[in-house]
Amino acid sequence: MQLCFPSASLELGVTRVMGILNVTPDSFSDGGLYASHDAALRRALEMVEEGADIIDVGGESTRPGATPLGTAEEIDRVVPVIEAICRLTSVPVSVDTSKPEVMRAGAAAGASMLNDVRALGVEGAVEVAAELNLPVCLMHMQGEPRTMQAEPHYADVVAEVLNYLQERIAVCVAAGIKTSNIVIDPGFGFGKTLEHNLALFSSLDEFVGTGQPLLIGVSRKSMILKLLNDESCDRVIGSVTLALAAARKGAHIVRVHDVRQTVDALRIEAAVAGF
Ligand code: 8Y4
Repeated sequence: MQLCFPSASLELGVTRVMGILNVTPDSFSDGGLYASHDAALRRALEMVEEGADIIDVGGESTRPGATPLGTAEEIDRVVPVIEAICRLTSVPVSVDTSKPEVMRAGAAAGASMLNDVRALGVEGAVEVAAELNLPVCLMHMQGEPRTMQAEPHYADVVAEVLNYLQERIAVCVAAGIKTSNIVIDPGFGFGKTLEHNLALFSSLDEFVGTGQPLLIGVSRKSMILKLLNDESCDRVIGSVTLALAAARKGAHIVRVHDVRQTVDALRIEAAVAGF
């Protein structure tokens, strides 16, 4: 199994690391957008040194309770950073967005992949993704970021998330997106309680069974605090442990903040796997 980017392909026989790059203006300093771009580029280059296989660049916060961002603002945040990363490295960049205009602008700036927490559900997104002909990650979310953690409800979370992703795959394929370009993601923490997240985690084999590459994002999420019953715990150990557990269950890509630690853990795991 592999992902074909416009200028390279990524073998998914070992678990790959997608490094998270948030481009959100720092509310504590007033350095403006340039300072945010500069800090983001430096972190991107650091993640490349640390062994990231993909850099995921996002401008819209999708944390629980976050409010939406305008299209022009989102483009102003992510495009200069994508351009700079692509000018300075050959690592594939994904653009974390739900807006078709941002997908187009990101691809024009050099992005090789789309990462959409709304699974191309925004009007026009499926058509733009088909036209761009890039790998795309379809993620499941119940509700919208502002309210999704209010009272998530499922009769059967695993079946419902799998069905949703299968339906989105069908819509994408009908619009001309190649099956080989579709990555799926159950969307940990997106309209899910701890129990929902645990049920999904223990059923990752069913997602692997779809035959599509599986991306997992659990890095620093509240699931870790809840499992440790400690609001002030160091989230890195929990994040690396979950990334490793996901890899053992067959995840192809893990989306993480702590690239160096995750890459180290996965390398050690790969060296002893099968012994
Ligand atoms: C601390 C820091 C606590 C960050 C929570 C968070 C996913 C994703 C996000 C994911 C895919 C996040 C954009 C949420 N999560 N994309 N995006 N999968 N494909 N929260 O799980 O990192 S943002």
